[in-house]
Amino acid sequence: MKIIHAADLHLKKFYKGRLPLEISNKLLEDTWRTFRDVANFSNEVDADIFLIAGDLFEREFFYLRDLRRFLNIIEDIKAKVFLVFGNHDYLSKDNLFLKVDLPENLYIFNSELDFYELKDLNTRIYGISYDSYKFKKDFSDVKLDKNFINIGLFHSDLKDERYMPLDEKFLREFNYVALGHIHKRAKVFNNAYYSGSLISLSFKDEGERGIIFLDDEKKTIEFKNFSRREFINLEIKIDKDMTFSEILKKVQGKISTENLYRITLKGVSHNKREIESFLRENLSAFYFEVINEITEERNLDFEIKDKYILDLLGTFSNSDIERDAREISKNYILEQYYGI
Ligand SMILES: [Mn+2]
Repeated sequence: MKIIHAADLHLKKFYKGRLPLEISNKLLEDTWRTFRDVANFSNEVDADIFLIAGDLFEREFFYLRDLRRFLNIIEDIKAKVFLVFGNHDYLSKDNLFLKVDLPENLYIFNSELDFYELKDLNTRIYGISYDSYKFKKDFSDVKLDKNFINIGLFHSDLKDERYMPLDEKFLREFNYVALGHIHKRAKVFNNAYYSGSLISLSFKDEGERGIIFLDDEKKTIEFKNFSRREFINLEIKIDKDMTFSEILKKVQGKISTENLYRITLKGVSHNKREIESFLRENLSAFYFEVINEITEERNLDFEIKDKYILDLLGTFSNSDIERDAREISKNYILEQYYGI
């Protein structure tokens, strides 16, 4: 038996984000293309079961044409597809999935714990969908029939009361638990995994993204990378003797064209603002943003020669508060009297 475990596609999430619309739209198309890639992979490896562990879409941005597009992909999948809804796509009466005819190979769990039995595989798939953006159930009395292979499909934070917490005892009932909600892939127990989000959705989602592929005959559970691009936080140290083109070269050398970068500039320089604008004009990347944390160099002894002012600054002690106060006073004096 072979299983695909995917989660957190958040279709159309990007319309809410801070990224420019043009970039958001490209990322959205990435999600669709990546999902199509996973569907193809599922057919290539001849998977039996395809699990989607919630937050497939964003309720406020998912329209009928998006649903059709999703179902077109599902129809091409040879495996039986199981879906639970999470906190972003919860199953209330207005959920679009309840308004259309669904492909025969798609099964959606409602908001009571239930199972679907695959007789030829001697397997039961358990799942439950949220019926609201907050959802909690008591599973403490659940006992499973161990004559079957039992698989759980859940959208859960495990601990957070708002997102269907699950305890270890319950999770241990299953042969495998496919979890969704946490965007970073993770192994919770030997039998319970988060696949992570299908693609990266923000600078909080660093690293590769994809699905988990479980092969029961080979006894393997492996993460498969389907990333088309990654979000990368980059820290660049500026040395004060560097020229603008040397800085540009240093940054450009760390950039590959398909990724998204948040570049934090560090170090000391006389040209804090010019460095930033030079980079903004000359750097090439799919997308980048700059956080400028360069310290502007000022030399107090060199700039201030007035004995009265030096005496005044000398009256601050070295405690944290007074050191800060001295910096503020010093900067004020430099600005007001020396025009720096
Ligand atoms: Mn979620």
